[in-house]
Amino acid sequence: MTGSRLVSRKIRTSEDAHQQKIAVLARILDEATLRKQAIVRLTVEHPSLRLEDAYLIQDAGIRLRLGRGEKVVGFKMGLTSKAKMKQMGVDSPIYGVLTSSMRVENGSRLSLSGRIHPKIEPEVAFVVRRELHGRVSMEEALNACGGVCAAIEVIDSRFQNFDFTLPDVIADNGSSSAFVLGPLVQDFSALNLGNLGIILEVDRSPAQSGSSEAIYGHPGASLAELCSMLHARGLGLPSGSIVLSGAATQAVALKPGMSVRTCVQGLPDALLNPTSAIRAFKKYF
Ligand code: 0L1
Ligand code: MG
Repeated sequence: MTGSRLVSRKIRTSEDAHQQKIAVLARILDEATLRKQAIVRLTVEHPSLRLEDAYLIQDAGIRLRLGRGEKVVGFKMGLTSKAKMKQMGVDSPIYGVLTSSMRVENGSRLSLSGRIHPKIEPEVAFVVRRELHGRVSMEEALNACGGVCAAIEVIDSRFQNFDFTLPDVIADNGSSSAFVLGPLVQDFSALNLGNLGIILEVDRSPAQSGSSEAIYGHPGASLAELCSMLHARGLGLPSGSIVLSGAATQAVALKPGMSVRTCVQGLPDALLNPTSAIRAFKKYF
């Protein structure tokens, strides 16, 4: 065998080994989700895991879900607040993929038996009406949206004690677990999306409060950043996508029996396991 053929065979073998490692790590995370058992973060055993590899593991994990009949319905942005970025020592957010099985109808009950250590976050979500490709301005991103709504994201890291590094949490699909969308407001032109009061209410009392400004400066900026991140990987944002733009406050541990509500100024509430159907946002704004 010539030297160059030997070299290309070695490269192929190491690429195969790399692909296998991606597949194995995706399966480990998938099994942790299915068995509801937290695992030690991947980077303990694989300290050199790169961000590109982490997104490949995320992709492979989503393919496992699709193989079980789930459909991709959108994306979530994570680590969008300055506080969270500082805590993680990073200066850019991450994204994860939302699938059909993660969606919980507004006002429904969510079974916690399928979760490890769930937490809730109040968010602002978009529904994209027109496919977005490439780097876009915030205005272009917002113009492509068919509506905005209040949302609740349930995160549930597959890692023990939510202890992870950036590659771990990307591989783990941004800790995604479930989400609830409030009623969609199609014409949001009158709302100042960059500075809406947001309250996460638990059992009818405010548990966290903040502003949509905490979401990457503006939820629309987070949406545009998602487009850039997808573009960097050769992807676009399909029409019909739901986008959770990021948390407006710290996450709160979700316990059985809790009634949860995200109140966003000017938008109807998103509710999870509610005890009453009153529109509480009127109480605050
Ligand atoms: O949605 C989020 O901002 C959370 C991203 C992942 C980090 C975490 O699990 O806290
Ligand atoms: Mg979130």
